[in-house]
Amino acid sequence: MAVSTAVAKLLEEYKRFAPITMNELFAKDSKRAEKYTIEFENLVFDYSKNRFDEQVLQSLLSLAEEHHLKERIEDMFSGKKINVTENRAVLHTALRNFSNNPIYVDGQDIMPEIRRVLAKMKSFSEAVRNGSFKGYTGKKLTNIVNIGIGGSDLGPYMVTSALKKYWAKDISCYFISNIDGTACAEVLSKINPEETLFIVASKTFTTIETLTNAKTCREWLVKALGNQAVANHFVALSTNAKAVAEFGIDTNNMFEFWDFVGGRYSLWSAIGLSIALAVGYDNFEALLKGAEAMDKHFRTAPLEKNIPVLMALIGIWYNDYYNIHRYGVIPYDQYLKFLPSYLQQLDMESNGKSVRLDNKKITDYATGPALFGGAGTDVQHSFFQLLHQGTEPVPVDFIIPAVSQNEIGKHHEILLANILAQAEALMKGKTKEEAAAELRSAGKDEATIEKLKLNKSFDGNRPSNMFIINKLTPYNLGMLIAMYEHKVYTQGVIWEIDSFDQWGVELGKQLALKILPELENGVSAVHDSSTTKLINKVRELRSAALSKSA
Ligand code: G6Q
Repeated sequence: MAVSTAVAKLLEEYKRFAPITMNELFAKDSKRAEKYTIEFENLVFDYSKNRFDEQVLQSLLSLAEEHHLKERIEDMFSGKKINVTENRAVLHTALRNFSNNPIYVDGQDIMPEIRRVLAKMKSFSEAVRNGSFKGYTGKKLTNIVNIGIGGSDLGPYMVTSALKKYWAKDISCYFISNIDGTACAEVLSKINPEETLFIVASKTFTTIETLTNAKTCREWLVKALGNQAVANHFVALSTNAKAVAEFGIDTNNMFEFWDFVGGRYSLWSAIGLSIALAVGYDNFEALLKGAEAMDKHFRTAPLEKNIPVLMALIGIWYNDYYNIHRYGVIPYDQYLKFLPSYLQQLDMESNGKSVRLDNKKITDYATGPALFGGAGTDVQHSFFQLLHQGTEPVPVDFIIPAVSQNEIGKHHEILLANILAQAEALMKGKTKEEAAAELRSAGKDEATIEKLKLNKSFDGNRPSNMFIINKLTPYNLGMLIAMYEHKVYTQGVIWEIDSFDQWGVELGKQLALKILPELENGVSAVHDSSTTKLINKVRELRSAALSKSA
């Protein structure tokens, strides 16, 4: 494909800019940090420790304009069917629209339905939390078990974990996602059926993992309390009322959402019921309002002051021009330790694509990077070695609240010192001369210095974004999540892909169905010789192990 004007300019910019280091940029411009920091509500976004200068930034902004980003943002908010391969609107933003503005899908204002379900979530979560909605034997429901997978699990799991400090004292939340029986067994071993509410969360209500786990949980409950107890102990979150009824959950106990809410964008919908139960509806609403604030920013801020847009453009600069296809997200907050796994789905399922919107295979540029991460400072003792001294740089997002939810002694100051020092060290690096001087002042002999100085040196010039929020509140968390959603969308627009389908995930839903009967009855279909051998080996090992334990 011929390169566009903006891409050609960026390729030129890359040649000009590549030899320039961030240390040089900071030395040249004492206002760099000020220039490239945006403060929005409770969030400080410092993107100055990235490899760009004003000229590069302007060229990246031209790339966004070339892709009509402003119009494409409007397309999403106004309900245009931008999920083209599934012919769907993409309106997770409508779920947090607290304005009085209508939003139309196929000529119908969807806001009244969204408000109706929110009101139902509010009254139900309040009734469970105050004990007026009871279990079958009259006990308060204090164990909440969300059964779902992928988008029906990761969002509520990450958010409830992040907001642990806001949980009602007497409520415990559990999440069962994996088909591995261990996931079910471990949760069921900890809870009492009389006090447990199971939430079956599945947009399609056809996902084998969720339905199998839900069936096992229902059998466990029925065994303890009888069939009639199901109505008090099971609710469903779904778009598929028919399948919910077939499963045996009264549709009065169903909280609906709609096709215009993608799985990985669904924590703001009924899929967030476990969040409302754990932290209370008001806090759930605060989460939505934080996201709404970020939506407004994304929709109205000029591109050069738009946080998700800048994050996206900087990411594209590394991905497509530096050819760095890795990206780290490191929250320095124990409560946010599941944020990287959540973002892994959001980013990689949305932008891990290789077909363009015009139905052509992508052959000449890269789309979504591989995202990984974990909580600092833990990860400083695991993969940070590669960040500092690996052969390729990894752009990193650092996230930290200024104040901890648990201000104990000096813990949080030490945490803050670590995150700031890491970002600085990644950028500054250490020359072998500096390393040698350090070794010398530590009294090492010249032979040792010679042997160690290269190993103890750091290239530096490794980029990072810094996000500081004042505190990890529901509102701020909503803002952060929406910020990443919009970063992902912006990149999808520029890569010209559909960020809202997931055919790769659908494949996984079909594949195992073919082999499942063969594990029981022997191979009948044609496989490659490796798969056939493995199926036979597994059958042999299982039959030997199961007959021994019988
Ligand atoms: C998310 C994906 C996927 C989905 C799960 C669960 O965007 O579509 O992760 O959420 O496969 O699907 P159900 O909610 O339909 O069970």
